[in-house]
This record gives sequence, structure tokens and C-alpha cells, in this order.
Amino acid sequence: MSETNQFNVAIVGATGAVGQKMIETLEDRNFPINELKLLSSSRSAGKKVTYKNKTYTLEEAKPESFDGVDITLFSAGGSISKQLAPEAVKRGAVVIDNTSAYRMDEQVPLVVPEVNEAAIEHHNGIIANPNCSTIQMVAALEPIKQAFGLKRVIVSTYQAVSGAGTIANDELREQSQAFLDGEDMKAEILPVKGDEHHYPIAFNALPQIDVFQENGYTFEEMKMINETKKIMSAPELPVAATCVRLPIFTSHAESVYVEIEKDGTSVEELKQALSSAPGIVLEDDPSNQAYPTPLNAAGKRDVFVGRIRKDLDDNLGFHLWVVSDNLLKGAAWNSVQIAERLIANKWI
Ligand code: NAP
Ligand code: 12T
Repeated sequence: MSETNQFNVAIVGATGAVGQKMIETLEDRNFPINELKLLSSSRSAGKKVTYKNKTYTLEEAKPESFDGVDITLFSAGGSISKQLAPEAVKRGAVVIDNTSAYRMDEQVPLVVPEVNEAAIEHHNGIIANPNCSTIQMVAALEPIKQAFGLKRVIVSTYQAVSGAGTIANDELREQSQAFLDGEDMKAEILPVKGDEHHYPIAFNALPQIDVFQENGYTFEEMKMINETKKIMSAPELPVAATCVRLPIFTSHAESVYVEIEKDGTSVEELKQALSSAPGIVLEDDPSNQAYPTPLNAAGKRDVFVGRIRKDLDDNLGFHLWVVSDNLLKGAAWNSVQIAERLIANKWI
């Protein structure tokens, strides 16, 4: 740390869908930066990016890139984090990692500040940022758990393409144009880059996000299940997930079913618990057709919750609709928020 309480910050993957939002978020939050280093692969090295009216040149990420760096935000894929995060830690940097590389590592805190900020203190150099779909769900589940207890969670997601990177955004745009022009749609990226089969996402719904596991769930579904238990310190909590990709550019939506513990809880009490929770905005007024949508949530840092209803058959069951910008709370903002908490608590 420099003498002025300013930090040397590096972003690995600065040209990506998440990396660009990291740069914007650091600027929006007026993050205390001394020197900023923007890192990418050799493909983008030499490109220029503006931050607070100053021009920065992208550099190829290498072990020596982290000399003198205090805080590094990684968002360039799991294999890059596996290779370079230990190099950054070795050089004294704290790593906030956006990939799935270290999330389930017992030595690594997996953090959503509204839920488990205190876990940050016990870091050993690496702090993991959870999966985007998990972050917005646990932000909404935590106040419910605190007030009424949680017995079960079942979620179905309606996820944006930007979670799969800038190439997935390009694919949705090109397929949409081709479809409207009456041409064939080319599918080369989604559902998963490098997987055997590809299907168009434009005007479609794909029930596969990330690769299939042996148990028939996709890796995205297993991330939601396992990460939720870890973040909420609830290893026994039953969680089931179905993850679906829709032709939306930004913001994931989720239909969440919860069974709570406290009998006799009303919808009003649930709304009250959510509206007073940090990072949550309640948007729930059926009489005025008020509810969250992906387009309205895009560009905002909050998690929006609406459509809260009591299950008609189970007295302990409730249904909610949870929407948030997958690149902000789901990735860049949650990472920057972890960095802010790290500094505010003097855990760096
Ligand atoms: P993206 O748009 O495809 O961007 C990838 C970034 O990684 C680019 O900046 C790219 O630089 C860089 N990169 C690629 N290979 C590299 C290398 N060998 N060395 C250094 N940098 C390299 O992807 P994205 O959507 O931003 O996602 C990036 C990663 O973040 C994903 O792989 C995923 O693990 C994670 N992610 C997490 C969440 C979440 O849920 N929290 C959400 C989305 C993504 P070039 O410009 O040089 O190619
Ligand atoms: N495959 O952070 O495709 O583990 O939307 C996030 C999003 C992985 C992750 C996606 C993915 C992650 C996606």
C-alpha cells in the first residue's frame, strides 16, 4: 500500500465482458487507486483503454505483471487463474477471483458481502467471487433465512448470454439479424464453447449452461447448489437448480421456491424482511404491474425481488422472482465490493 491509502490495482481479463464492467465499477465507486494495470492475453496487448480521462495500454498478463500490485481482480477464465493467481499472491497481492477455479477450495473464502463479509478476514491471499446466478439468489435468501429459517430451495434460472462472454453476445446479435433477414442461423459458441453440439440461442431457450456432470446436472446447476451451501454456511440445506439460457443480453432472472421454518409467516412479513435487507430492492406491486425485469435491472448494482407469493398447498412455501445484472452484482460489482470491504476492515 502506498502512503496515501491508495492501492496498486491490476485487472486480469480487462478486455472481457466482466473486465470492462470492473473498470467501469472502479471508476463509478471512485476506488482508491494509486496505479492501475490492465492485463489481457497477447491478443489485446497494446490496445488502449481510458480510465478517469487517462489512457492505459493493455499488457500481456505474466507472473512479473504482479510486482508491486496490492489487489488483483481476475476474470480471464479458470485456467488463467490457476496459473497466475498463485504468482500474484507470491508477490504480495490479494487476489479476488471471478472464476470457478478456487470457489470450493476450503482455504478460500467464497464471499457475497451482504451474506458473509466476515469470511473475508480469513483469506490466504485468494478470495473467490461466486457464480453470478448464485450471488443474486443468496442475497435474497439470506434475509429470509435470518428472519424465518430456511428448509429448502428450488430454483429455475432465466440467464443472459453475457455470462458466457463477449463472443456469446456477438453470437446472439448475429443470429437475431440472420433470423430477421430470413437467413440460416450459425451456432458455434452456445450452449458451451468447445462442447460437441451447438444450438441457436436467438428466439430459443437452452436448458444447458456450462458442461454436463455425471449426475445429469450441468456444472452451472452444481455451482448454484454447492456454492449456496458454502456461502450460507448451510451444508445440509437442500438446494435444487435448473439453469436455462435465454436470448437476453444482460441480467439473470430466477424463479425461486423457498420453504421456510417459521409457521404462520405472511407475505407481508417476507416483503418487510427483504425490503430492509442490504443490496435488495423490493419491486412488488401486482396492482400496478410492478415487478423486476432484466432490462430494468441492467446497469444497476442492486438485486431486485418481486412476485412474492405464498404457495397454495404448502403453508411454509413461498415463490419469488429475483433479477440482477449478471455482470455487476453477479461479477464486477461483487468483486469490487469485496475489495472495498477488505480495505474498510483493514484486512489487507
Ligand atoms: P470474455 O468476454 O471472453 O473475456 C475473456 C478475458 O480473458 C479477455 O480479457 C481476454 O483477453 C482474457 N484472456 C483470455 N485468455 C487469456 C490469457 N491467456 N491470459 C490473459 N488473459 C486472457 O469472458 P468474460 O465473460 O469476461 O469472463 C471471463 C471469466 O470470468 C470467465 O471465464 C469466467 O470464469 C468468469 N466469469 C464469472 C462470472 C461470475 O459468475 N462471477 C460471470 C462471467 C464470467 P483478450 O482480449 O486478450 O482475449
Ligand atoms: N459458464 O463464473 O456461461 O463459473 O454464463 C459464469 C457464467 C461460468 C462461472 C455462463 C459460466 C460462470 C457462465
